[in-house]
Amino acid sequence: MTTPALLPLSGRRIPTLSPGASSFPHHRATLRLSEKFILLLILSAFITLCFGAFFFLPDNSKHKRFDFGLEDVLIPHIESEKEYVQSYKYLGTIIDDKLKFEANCAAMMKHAWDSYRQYGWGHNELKPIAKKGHSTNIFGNSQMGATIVDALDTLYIMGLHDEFKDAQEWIEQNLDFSVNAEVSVFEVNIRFIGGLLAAYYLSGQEVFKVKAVQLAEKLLPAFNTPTGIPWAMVNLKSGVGRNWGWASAGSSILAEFGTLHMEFVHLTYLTGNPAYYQKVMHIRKLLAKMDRPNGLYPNYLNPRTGRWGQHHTSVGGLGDSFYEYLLKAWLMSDKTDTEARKTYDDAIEAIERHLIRKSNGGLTFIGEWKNGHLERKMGHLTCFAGGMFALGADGSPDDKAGHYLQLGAEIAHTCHESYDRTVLKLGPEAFKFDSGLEAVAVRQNEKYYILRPEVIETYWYMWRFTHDPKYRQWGWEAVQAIDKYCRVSGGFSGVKDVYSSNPTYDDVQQSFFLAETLKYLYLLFSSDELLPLENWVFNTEAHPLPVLMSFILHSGWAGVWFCITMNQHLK
Ligand code: DMJ
Repeated sequence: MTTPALLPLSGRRIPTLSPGASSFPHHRATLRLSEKFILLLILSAFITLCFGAFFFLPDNSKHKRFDFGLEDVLIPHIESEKEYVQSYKYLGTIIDDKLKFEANCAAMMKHAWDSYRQYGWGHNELKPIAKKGHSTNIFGNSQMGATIVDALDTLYIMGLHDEFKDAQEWIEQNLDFSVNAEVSVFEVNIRFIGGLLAAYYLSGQEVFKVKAVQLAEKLLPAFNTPTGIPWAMVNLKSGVGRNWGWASAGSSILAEFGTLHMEFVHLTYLTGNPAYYQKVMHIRKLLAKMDRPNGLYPNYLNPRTGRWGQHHTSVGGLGDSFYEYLLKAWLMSDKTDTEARKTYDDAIEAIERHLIRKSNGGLTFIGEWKNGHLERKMGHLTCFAGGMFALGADGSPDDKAGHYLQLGAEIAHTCHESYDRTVLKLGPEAFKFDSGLEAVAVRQNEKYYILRPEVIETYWYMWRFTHDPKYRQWGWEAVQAIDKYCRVSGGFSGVKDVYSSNPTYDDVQQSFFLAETLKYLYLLFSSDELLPLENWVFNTEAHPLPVLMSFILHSGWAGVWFCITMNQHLK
């Protein structure tokens, strides 16, 4: 098998910095004073660079990803035998079964993928009961193969080579963004741009980068608003943008315009075009200037007036990944973007003060803040925050690392309870902590499970930071429940009521099931060496992107050129 270069430099716009023949005519044996000066300048720049690299380059052993090829990524790296024995003994299984867990997740992925391949190929998603293609309004009326793009890196990581090649071929031949479709800027960014960039970084295949950049160009008109806060939706053909009618009088949504940073910074890095970086930094600057009621960020912001909409704050839907991307901007910059870290710390401090409570039964939950009132309800989406707190523990102010790791563990526990208190052992969409109720859904329309990843995401982060075997146990419970209740002959389907022993299906196989849920499960049972968190930061759709500052340093002139470009355009 060939080992693809992870980061081929061909195609990058790297300026030619070495003097060419024309600068040094052959008919003269000696150099002019000015030429000597230029030569000296280049030489001293080179020495400075080498000197800087010597001191600032991180420990090479941490950056295995730049050396490993396909095979290294794909062979499951087993942790120390002792740890392995411990965590799997906890599951009550024998050591001979040690590849069973990874294999099980990969087999689920294969069933999901094969079903989509057979019945929904090229459509955005799959209806596994009706056995046909499916789409929702976030993709407009397009047929852009969302599942193919979202699943790329999971296929790659799990070693499903043929499927990956098949997906790449479809993308090369069919993925076209010149379509008259009004799509969600946020969803297209996290699923398509994030998915394509991760596939590019993992496989080194240029096509993924090219497509990501083509798509990003199509999203840029969404930023043409009086404030620069992008519209929620944009027509890929006409470039006309607008907002959802239901969003606080035509507001833009915090979790949408606040979840572009990671992908856009990578786009600037890869293309040298500062526009992407400028767009997201403009959003950050604008938010920094605004007053925040009780230190909290409301979910809605009007892109015409620059004023907040309703004073609702959430760590679940409408708010969630805004906070996640502040932390990840810092991590992705190799912890140099301290402005992002400070903004994250301040936001979390206010959230802890106003939104996080303990129930009578001792369960820590994160409620929703609505005009000064705390609604004691937590969404499945909010459960990702356990992982976020754990990920942000290291580097937290006042040496509160232990506190945040503990908070992450408490949220993981609460979310596990929300699964455990159901008949199907799958979590409801939202659950209450009110009138004697603890971690259970009350309203019929909150009892569904649509193959969401957030709880498993938190188990995985908690496992990585603590190696407490209970997280693998909980993950294994989820694997079994999904396989038992959501698996159908045509793929995997969401269920409408997790409290019913005879649930009906919603007949949708969400693309994030392949991008996130199955990936996090697989990683939960793999070694920490597979996509180490010091080197990779996962976007909100679980697409891994490399840490950038160390990455820049490893990229020689491309990195230097990036820094120069940044400085010229941003300072
Ligand atoms: C995913 O598309 C992303 O995780 C997003 O941030 C919100 N949640 C869905 C899956 O539940």
